[in-house]
Amino acid sequence: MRPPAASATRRLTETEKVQFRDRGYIKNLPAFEAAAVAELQQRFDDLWSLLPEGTDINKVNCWHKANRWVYDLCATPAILDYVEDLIGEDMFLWGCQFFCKLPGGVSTDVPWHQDAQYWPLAPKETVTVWLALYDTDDNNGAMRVVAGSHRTGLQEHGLVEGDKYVLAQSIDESKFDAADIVTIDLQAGQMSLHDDGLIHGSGPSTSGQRRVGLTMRLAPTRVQCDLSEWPNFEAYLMRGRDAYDHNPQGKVPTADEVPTKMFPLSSEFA
Ligand SMILES: O=C(O)CCC(=O)C(=O)O
Repeated sequence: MRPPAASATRRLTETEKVQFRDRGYIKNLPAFEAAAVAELQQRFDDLWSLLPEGTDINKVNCWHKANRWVYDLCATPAILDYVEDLIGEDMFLWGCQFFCKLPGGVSTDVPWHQDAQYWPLAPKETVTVWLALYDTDDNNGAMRVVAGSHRTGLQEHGLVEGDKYVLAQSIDESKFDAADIVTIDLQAGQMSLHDDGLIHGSGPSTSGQRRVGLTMRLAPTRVQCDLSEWPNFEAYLMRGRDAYDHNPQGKVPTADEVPTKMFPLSSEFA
């Protein structure tokens, strides 16, 4: 089975590119229309049901290594067009994870953090796609970002403990101005893009409405991973060419399996 085709064929406007450079994010980019969204939602339910009993879907990643349908979704040309407009065509995919607020789910809160602070990647140029499978706003724990915070350098992160947190690290709110917080409200089928230095996080869904986003991490081929920190890191060239060849290449999945832990290797799957 192939993922649905995207509806959008447009590229980023100059205003959007400037906004990404200055504020570190772009939201409300069209990607999939209603019929396609229904298919994405159905497929999400199917994938979720394949996880072993008791697995928190927020705490497994690299779906693109395990599941051909997810891999193909990440390769959607309309999504890659937007990313190419920011980082150029020589790009690879290295991460893919659902961030969900589900009734009865365990982890709900994503503490304020900067991705680049704990990703052993250099240079720090990964762009994250956050594709909304359901409408998201303040009532169901939409992602929130601190606009412009990617330009203020990496902040000190403290450790947080508890099952309700998706991540174990957090930036104290005193480190930024609350007036700069922007909610990444999205309609199902829309996506946002954010810089890996941007402070972001999210709270629980207070309405009980499902919130599901699929993130895709894409980086220019010059980005290299420190394998002593992330030995299972693998790159999947999505466009252009890789003149650097300094990261291990992942194997494209041939079946529809599911990851059951963080950072599996592609060789663990068919
Ligand atoms: O979905 C969320 O609330 C947070 C997502 C996130 O932390 C990320 O994309 O890096």
